[in-house]
Amino acid sequence: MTPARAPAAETGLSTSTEADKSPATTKNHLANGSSGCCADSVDNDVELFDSKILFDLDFSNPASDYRGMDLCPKTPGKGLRMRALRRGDFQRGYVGLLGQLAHVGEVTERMYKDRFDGMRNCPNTYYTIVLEDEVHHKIVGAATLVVEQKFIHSAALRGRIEDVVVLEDRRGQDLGKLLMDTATLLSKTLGCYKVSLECKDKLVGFYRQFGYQVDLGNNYMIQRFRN
Ligand code: 16G
Repeated sequence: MTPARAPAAETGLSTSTEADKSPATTKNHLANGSSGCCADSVDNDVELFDSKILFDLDFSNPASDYRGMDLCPKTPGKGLRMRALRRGDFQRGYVGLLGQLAHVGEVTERMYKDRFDGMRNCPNTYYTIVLEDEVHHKIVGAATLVVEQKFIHSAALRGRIEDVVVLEDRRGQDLGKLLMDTATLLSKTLGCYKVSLECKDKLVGFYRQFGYQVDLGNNYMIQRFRN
């Protein structure tokens, strides 16, 4: 569903634990409510947001046709689990998976955890939803909803869907559809007045099925400062 711009460029697996012994990590342990020297395994289970919000979504009328399969956040498919991104998901290949969507560059486990902590410290903003292969303990799909707080539209919320990607060898199993339905429904449930995404020309048809349309009269403009 997503173009493989850096196929298999990264595995996302790290054997180094040095970074986790740094003072900064200790501080993060304490900030996350854990204590002592054995807290790292606990910290690895910390979620970016409470997964419960996904299971409470009303999936009685999803935009997608799952060809008769009854997929939803609670039952995402055999051997799969849908949940919020966790602090330990670097080890489960989340960053490597992103490499199948876009240029990732060097992202160490330390960098991943620092970014995760930064996002988690902005409550009600970052909702990275993942699908975990529970057999192989690997992240096989992900999508992020970012909720922006606005003054306009009566101090409204506005959603952006970012970084939607399914592992190359798990495509064609409707995982992207389930992720998109979930992220879109979540934005609506959280009260966003609109939700948007950017995508390549060839994916316009894919995203239309979830209710997205090209916004005639509006343009997506960027300045790119670096890769
Ligand atoms: C796609 C992604 C966007 C991501 C961008 C990276 C979706 C729906 N869109 O447009 O989230 O930021 O690719 O492209 O997943 P870039 O590396 O050219 O910035």
